[in-house]
Amino acid sequence: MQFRFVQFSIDDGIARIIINRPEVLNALNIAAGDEIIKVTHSLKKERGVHALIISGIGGNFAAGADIVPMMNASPLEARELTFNRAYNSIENLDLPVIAAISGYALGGGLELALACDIRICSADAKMGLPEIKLGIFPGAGGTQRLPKIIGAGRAKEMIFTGVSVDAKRALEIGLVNSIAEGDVVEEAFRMAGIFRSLSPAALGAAKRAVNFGLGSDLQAGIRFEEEVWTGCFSTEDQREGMKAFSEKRKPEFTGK
Ligand code: CO8
Repeated sequence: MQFRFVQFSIDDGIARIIINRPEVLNALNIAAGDEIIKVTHSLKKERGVHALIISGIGGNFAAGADIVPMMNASPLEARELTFNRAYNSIENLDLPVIAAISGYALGGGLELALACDIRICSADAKMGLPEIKLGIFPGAGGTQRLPKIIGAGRAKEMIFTGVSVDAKRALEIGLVNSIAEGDVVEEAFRMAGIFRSLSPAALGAAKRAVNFGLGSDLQAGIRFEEEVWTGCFSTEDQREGMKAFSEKRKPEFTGK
């Protein structure tokens, strides 16, 4: 599948999106958002994909949404510019999504990473929500997802000041899961390799349960977990995983 602003590939069960607008530090435009939606639609039809890794070309993740088309937008036009459909489609994918962050991940760029399940960054990464300095505030899920990831106080500090954090601080506050010692994409592939050996059905179910709980009260979350968990016992993967345990061998999961 060929796109203009993102590169998409699937290799050996691992899918990749590479944001591809290096001339503007991968600032995301509407077309890039639409391409991300097309990718997620096609991934939903794929079998045998164990993880998706999102990164940027040329040493940066993404320096935000493209400011130029926003400059003279009316409220109605601004609504058209939103990336929510694209980012929701990433969040709702039934497989682990890893953001491999190098260089700048700002504004709508960081908000894309927030819609991923796991964030790994390189030592040179700079992450922030500078929208407040432009007279707006984060509008692609940032005010909703960031507090759930790093807590309300720290999220408000980042959103209200617009000040970016470096890799070390991002790790301290739980914005990223880890700082890669070497190449961040290689580190993401290492983690994706772990997912490759696990049950795609169980991973998808676990993701649905966690995501549901993030948007609901505890008891509703517990009930949802129970439904999804008991559903695991209708899968071949559950039978295979437990049979392999009793036979003291590695399971061979199919995602069925
Ligand atoms: N939009 C458009 N162009 C950009 C952006 C951007 N977000 N970021 C960088 N560029 C362009 C620059 O204009 C420049 O272009 P040119 O070479 O033609 O002058 C080129 O990329 C290289 O950038 P710089 O020369 O500025 O590089 P520096 O290394 O000096 O600075 C920075 C790097 C600090 C990242 C700087 O480019 C910067 O501050 N960029 C803007 C960061 C920002 O404010 N991001 C938030 C944007 S708003 C947003 O994301 C809203 C999200 C919510 C969307 C909801 C739907 C509307």
